[in-house]
Amino acid sequence: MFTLPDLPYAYEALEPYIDRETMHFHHDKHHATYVNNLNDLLKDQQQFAQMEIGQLVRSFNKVPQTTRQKVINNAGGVINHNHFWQLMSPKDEKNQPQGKFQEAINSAFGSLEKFQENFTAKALGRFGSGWVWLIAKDNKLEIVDTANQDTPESAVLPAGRQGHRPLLTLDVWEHAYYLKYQNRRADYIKAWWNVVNWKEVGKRFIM
Ligand code: MN3
Repeated sequence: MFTLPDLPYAYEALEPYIDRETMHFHHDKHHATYVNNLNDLLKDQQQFAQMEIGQLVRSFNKVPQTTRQKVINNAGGVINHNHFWQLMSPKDEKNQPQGKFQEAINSAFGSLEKFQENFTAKALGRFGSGWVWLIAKDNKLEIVDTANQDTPESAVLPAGRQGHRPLLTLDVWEHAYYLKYQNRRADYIKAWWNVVNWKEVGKRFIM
């Protein structure tokens, strides 16, 4: 059975950038629903229900066709939000890219500012619901986006997009920002940069 992890900080910890009410709805309702739906879908398929979520996401091609798309949607919803909560933390000026990760950002994008510009452009350009990612493959950095709850770790993304390791991700579904920012996705993205947990991103890069 899959479980809903607690937030690694208080619901109000990311204010004023991400408000307490949004965090409650997003974690306690949206994320919880993906967990419940996934458990429900797999209740008669123990071989999948017993997997770690990451293992399940890499095994979508083995899930029976009849439920596969629903499992993809809900397992993606589970793992993507698991990443998202861990990759934020209360604003801290000292929490910045460092060491080898900082060097990799500079070499791939020119500077942190340039990286943030490119990532923001990708997030604004994502039509409808989805996610934007900084991924690493062979420690090469790349910005990609995915539709709905698709995840870069999935085994069923198009060739060349498989098995990528997510370092950073941003949820651009309207439920992630509508209560505070309504239709102003750009304002949400700008605010979100204040609460990126670079320490965690760097740890994922070195791993
Ligand atoms: Mn969400």
